[in-house]
Amino acid sequence: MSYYQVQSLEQYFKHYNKSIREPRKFWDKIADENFTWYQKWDKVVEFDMQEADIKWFINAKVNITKNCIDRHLARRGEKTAILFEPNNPGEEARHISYNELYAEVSKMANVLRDQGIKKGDRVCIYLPMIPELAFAVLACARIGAIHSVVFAGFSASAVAARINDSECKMVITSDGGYRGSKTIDLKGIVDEALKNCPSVEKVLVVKRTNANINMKEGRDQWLQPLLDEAMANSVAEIMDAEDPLFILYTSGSTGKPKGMLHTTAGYMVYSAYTFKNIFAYEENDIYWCTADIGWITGHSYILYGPLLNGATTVLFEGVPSYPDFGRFWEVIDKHKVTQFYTAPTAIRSLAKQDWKWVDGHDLSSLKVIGSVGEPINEEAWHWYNDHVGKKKSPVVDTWWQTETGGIMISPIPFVTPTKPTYATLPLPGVQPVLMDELRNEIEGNQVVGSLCIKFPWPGIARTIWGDHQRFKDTYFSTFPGKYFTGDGALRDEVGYYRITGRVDDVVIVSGHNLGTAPIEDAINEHPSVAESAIVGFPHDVKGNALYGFITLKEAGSWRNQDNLVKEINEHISSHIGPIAKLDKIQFVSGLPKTRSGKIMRRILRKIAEGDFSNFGDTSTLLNPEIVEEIKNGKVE
Ligand code: 7RM
Repeated sequence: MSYYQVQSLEQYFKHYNKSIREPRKFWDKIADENFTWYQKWDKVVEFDMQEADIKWFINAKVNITKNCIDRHLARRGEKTAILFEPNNPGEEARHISYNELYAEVSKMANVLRDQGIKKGDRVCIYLPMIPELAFAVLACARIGAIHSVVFAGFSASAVAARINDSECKMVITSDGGYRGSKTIDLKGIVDEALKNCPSVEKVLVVKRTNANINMKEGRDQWLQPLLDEAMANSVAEIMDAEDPLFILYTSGSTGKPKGMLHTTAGYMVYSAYTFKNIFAYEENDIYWCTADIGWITGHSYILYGPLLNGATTVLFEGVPSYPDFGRFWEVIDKHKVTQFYTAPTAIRSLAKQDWKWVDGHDLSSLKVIGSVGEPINEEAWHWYNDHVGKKKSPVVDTWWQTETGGIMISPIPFVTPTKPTYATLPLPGVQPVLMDELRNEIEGNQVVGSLCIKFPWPGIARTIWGDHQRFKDTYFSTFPGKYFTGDGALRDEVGYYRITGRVDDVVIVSGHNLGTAPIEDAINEHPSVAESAIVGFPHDVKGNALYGFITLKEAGSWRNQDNLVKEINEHISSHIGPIAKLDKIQFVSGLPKTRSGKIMRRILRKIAEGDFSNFGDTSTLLNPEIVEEIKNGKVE
């Protein structure tokens, strides 16, 4: 495989420039050389950025599972495709070879067909991180059904809303799931959700915890007996390049979650190409991404990207803190993991623990370590680089979104020199630009602006399920002709990008535009502070003033909080300027967060404004109980 894998910075710039001069030729070659097609395309791309109408590889025919599985069988049949590491370290890991993966996915595909699922039908998958989750996703793709994976931590109402939005015909779930020391009653949650989901005809249930569950006559069936009867081979559905592959819900800033729709060929090409380059993947590597498959990172970088490259991908059922804070490092050591990809929120929480958890394990197998999900702060970056990467495995700080399908801006290991907190350079084929308030493109370096992408790439989402107008309004109307990411960024003196956060996280205080991220960074440098989130609230004189929500490393350790408030403000004053001082500081025991560690600022903004009426969609919140605490402790 070539994928235009670059080996040096010089080569990177050469490829990059070529990819911009002749994007069609660039993607044509990548798609042509690295995949199995039933039929190739008549045209590489067609697009109308005003109408948000984008198509790649026109009229090509393909099945992504043929590329993830079948084509590897001749050379890699016995190679481990999925390495399953269970929640409980006492339970044996499972090595699922490409041959076995073919059989399992085929059986599942045959069951789905038997149960009446056809090309284009939506199937909701609500499963813990177990091999059946991977089989179910791939089985849908095999028969052309559109999978909608819902994270197995979401509530019944969140599940119901997602099922109803895309009118799923079937739900695949389990009798329960393990997460650390807890079990989750997934089937009970599905039963509750389905009270209000008229489209669902059938529920297939995987056995995992042996919990005592209810099976509804005529609707629910255990999956295993059906699989036992099914044939272990299957014919893949021939899919058009632009046939839908999956829907994945992402929380919007207001209102209901957005069902991002990804299609077949473009997503396939993009997830494979980015995986290969960004993780410097080589044949015998053991690759591990700790995300959940219910998140885009899991779709692209646990399943599709690695399998398209014939890799061994670790599927981890557990959590970083169980049975103790050494679990990640123990698993790396145990399986000799070569690439490790996680989120800043996990890095920060592990960095807070005793050294002994890291140092007791041999991490020398690691070659590349990655970060995704939010800006990684300086302190966490260094901790990751020093203690996990041992300053020899480059940190790839990968910027991308559910909407982009795959990584857009990231160092290429051993090619792009890393720089703490910088996602660095766009991948060849990706054209980021920074825009000013007047909607002009900002040229040159050492500038800040709104991050847009000015030419389509194959992995871009094609629409929001059932609401193309919202797709257009959200991403293509603020800066006409361009895709607007919603993020702000700066470009440094050599052209490296640093993502500074969502642009709506800017507060205008006395006429000064203040980004909240740098203020948070300054606060986090205080030795007692664990995390912080700043929002604006209306102020008679300044227009807006700043309100800080702060968690401390050792809760309650500060007897004299007035002193701490003073110290924090003095620190902000000297690092950013007196204008950025906080009018109100509230110490809290936690911040409202999503699974991937993103702080839900919308909720904090409402609280700071004193509006407790409508927090919008909170279904993706990991810790809903914290909202009540914060409301009650609001500083007047
Ligand atoms: C993959 C994922 C997307 C938003 C995005 C950013 C933030 C993600 C980084 C980052 C700074 C990064 N998809 N974000 N990665 N910010 N540096 N490396 O996270 O749809 O769930 O979120 O996440 O704001 O727009 S997502």
